[in-house]
Amino acid sequence: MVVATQVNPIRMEKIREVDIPVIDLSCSRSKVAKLIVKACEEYGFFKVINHGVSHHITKEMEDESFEFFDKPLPEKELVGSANPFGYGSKNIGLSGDTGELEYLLLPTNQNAIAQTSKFSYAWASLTKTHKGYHLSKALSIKNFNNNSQCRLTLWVTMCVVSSYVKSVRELACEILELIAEGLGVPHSLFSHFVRHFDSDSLLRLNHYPPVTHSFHHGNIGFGEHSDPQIITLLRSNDAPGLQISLRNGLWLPVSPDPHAFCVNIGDILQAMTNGRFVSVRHRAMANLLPNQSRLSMVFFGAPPPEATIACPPQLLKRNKPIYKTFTWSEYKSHTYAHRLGETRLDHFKIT
Ligand code: GA4
Repeated sequence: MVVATQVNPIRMEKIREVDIPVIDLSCSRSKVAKLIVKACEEYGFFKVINHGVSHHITKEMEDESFEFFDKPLPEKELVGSANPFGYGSKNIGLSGDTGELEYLLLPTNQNAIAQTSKFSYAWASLTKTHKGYHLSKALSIKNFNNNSQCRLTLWVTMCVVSSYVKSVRELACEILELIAEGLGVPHSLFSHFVRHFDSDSLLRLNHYPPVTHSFHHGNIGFGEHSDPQIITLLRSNDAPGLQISLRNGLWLPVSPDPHAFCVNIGDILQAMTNGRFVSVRHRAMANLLPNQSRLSMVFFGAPPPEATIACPPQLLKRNKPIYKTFTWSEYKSHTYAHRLGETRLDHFKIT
């Protein structure tokens, strides 16, 4: 049974944490496919356990992330500001949204990284990483001399990022394939977008520092929004903060579980299922724990820019399409031109 309480962000200890469905991926495939579809219809959010992403890779990723965020601000800023990729502190997006967090936003597709000069040093050694990064090779790259300490840190981080992204991308595709099976549509209908070489998938590392001062942004770490992409996989450490919006207007706190991934469907999957799945609004409260940082590592599985988004006939059944056909690039431009809390899909509704 789900019970949600009215949120009192200051007194987190009073909030009763209840959970979204937890799905064990080691159960039988057909059972899991049905459970995931049910969770997508009822909540738009669920957790997966026994997901196959190695704890070692995740831990390495978490350690690298903390190491980065622990650096002094001027060093972190050398990475370049998040426009769209890089380091951001307090500011979210380009339209004036703010929150009590700092973050690193990274592209995951090979072209995007190679073209982004500030990540090119990192990229040079990333193509085939497995933990096999070659320090000497990195140090011989000419421009590595500038801000070398910071770049080296970023580079090592990126090596770990690469392994992590590979594993989480695979999990995202596996879940999308289970969804397709549960819906009775072709196996790779959704996952082929994320597997595509030009997929616009992202990795976001969010760091919510412990309370050391009074908040400027109303105790909000990351404000209310829906995710624009196809699917989101979030892994956080043991600190609470994530909340999802229920239809009755209440916020449901999601209990943290470092061994699980919290999965939610994004706007694109809402459009492709003609509204059968809802891309649920969620937010992260600022970290209210005095001695612990909250770190979330979020993979956003997205289509390539030119991909056409439309509900396939098998899912329309006898219903009329709710949304116009659009490309991911069109959707993304619209998204980035608006505020975080906008209901972006409304703009693409057939009136
Ligand atoms: C929300 C989901 C992802 O974090 C993100 C965010 C992006 C950004 O931080 O630059 C956006 C936000 C997100 C949606 C509306 C726009 C764009 C900030 C913002 C105000 C990386 C994404 O893809 O969309």
